[in-house]
Amino acid sequence: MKTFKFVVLAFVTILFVPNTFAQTPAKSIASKTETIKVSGNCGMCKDRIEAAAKVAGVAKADWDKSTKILTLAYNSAIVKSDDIQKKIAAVGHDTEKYKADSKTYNSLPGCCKYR
Ligand SMILES: [Cu+2]
Repeated sequence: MKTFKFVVLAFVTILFVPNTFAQTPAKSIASKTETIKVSGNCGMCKDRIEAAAKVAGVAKADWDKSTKILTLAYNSAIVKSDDIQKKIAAVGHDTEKYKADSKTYNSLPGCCKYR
């Protein structure tokens, strides 16, 4: 019976160990690329938006001053698009889904006022 248990255990191990390794590439599938419209004007806005967007799980945040498009690459298993957009709105920049509150917006430097 002991031998049988060992054989079963060994068999189960053989079955599951490769699966465990196979999950490593599966996690990288959670990597998502997304473009979001974010309001802003200048290079200072760019720095502020990108710094706010770079939360845990975000691999890339690149905002284009002329198109107002933020390109994000992030791990959707760690962070959601909404969470990133909330962070950006919290520093004064409107996103597609979240608006910066007027107090935060008013505290932006004059060159950054986009409304
Ligand atoms: Cu600015």
